[in-house]
Amino acid sequence: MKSAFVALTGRPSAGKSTLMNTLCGHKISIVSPVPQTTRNKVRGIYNDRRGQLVFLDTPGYFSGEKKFNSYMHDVLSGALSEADILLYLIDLSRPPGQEEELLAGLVKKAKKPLVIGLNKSDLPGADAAAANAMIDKFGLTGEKIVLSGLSGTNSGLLLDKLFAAAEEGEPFYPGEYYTDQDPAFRISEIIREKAILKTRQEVPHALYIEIADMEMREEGKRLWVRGFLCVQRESQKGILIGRGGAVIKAIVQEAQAELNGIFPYAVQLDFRVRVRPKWKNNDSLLKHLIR
Ligand SMILES: Nc1nc2c(ncn2[C@@H]2O[C@H](COP(=O)(O)OP(=O)(O)OP(=O)(O)O)[C@@H](O)[C@H]2O)c(=O)[nH]1
Ligand SMILES: [Mg+2]
Repeated sequence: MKSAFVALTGRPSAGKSTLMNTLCGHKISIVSPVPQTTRNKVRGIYNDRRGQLVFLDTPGYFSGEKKFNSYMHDVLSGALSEADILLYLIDLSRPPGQEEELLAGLVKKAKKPLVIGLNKSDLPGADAAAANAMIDKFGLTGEKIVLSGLSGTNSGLLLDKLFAAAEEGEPFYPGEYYTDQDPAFRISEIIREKAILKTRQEVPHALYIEIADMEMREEGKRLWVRGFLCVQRESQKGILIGRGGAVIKAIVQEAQAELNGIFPYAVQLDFRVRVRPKWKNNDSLLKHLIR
């Protein structure tokens, strides 16, 4: 049997979470068109007769100076050093640019077995020439593979390459596990995804989810969860509530429907919107939220 930790890295929106979900066959990480959707190290577990691969989805590499970004960088660095294999995803639909080069430098410095995914190959503008030139410039020596995480192109081939790079070893998790996220995190993430998908501009970046209470009711048949969608400004709160509460209502309904398909009990959400102006500078909160 083989087993390995595989860290997924790439710029924001390169398609890391989508690919991990496709490979593992479950919705594990949340996905949206908004860059910096993933803020945590999210584990997705793939098992077959060859062994086990534990994928580490990470926040997209973003070269900003702010405190919030530095916490996400720490999550990424932790995953890169923890991993046995790196899976570096390059979005072929966007020119590489300076940020991609900074990340390529980090990948090179990690000195780990490397597989490079040339992703979003399904898009009409996908162009591998610029990505290949950058890979050569940095002397990245990993296996290269053209992918589409969205449509699953070459997923089987990618798994073959990852198992080829993996060492022999026992599985890290029992075979029936596909993630190790606790219910509170999973619930928060799914609410955050629905909120990101229903809002625009600055709201997704200003948002975090706070869970205040969780209580199992009706002899384990229903989990009641109370909490808050927290944003930085009154105007953002107004957007999230919507006219007559329509937006928050839709977010809660969609999140509940998805959660009911995940857990073996019903999930009942009681959520309101709150303003927390300076949360992105609050170290103890960031330490709890971004890990
Ligand atoms: N056409 C196409 N779109 C993709 C593909 N993979 C991801 N996307 C889209 O790209 C957007 C970003 O996808 P994510 O999987 O959230 O990207 P990510 O790298 O996890 O982004 P962050 O978490 O923000 O770093 C979403 O709108 C996806 O539907 C792909 O292979 N092809
Ligand atoms: Mg992501």
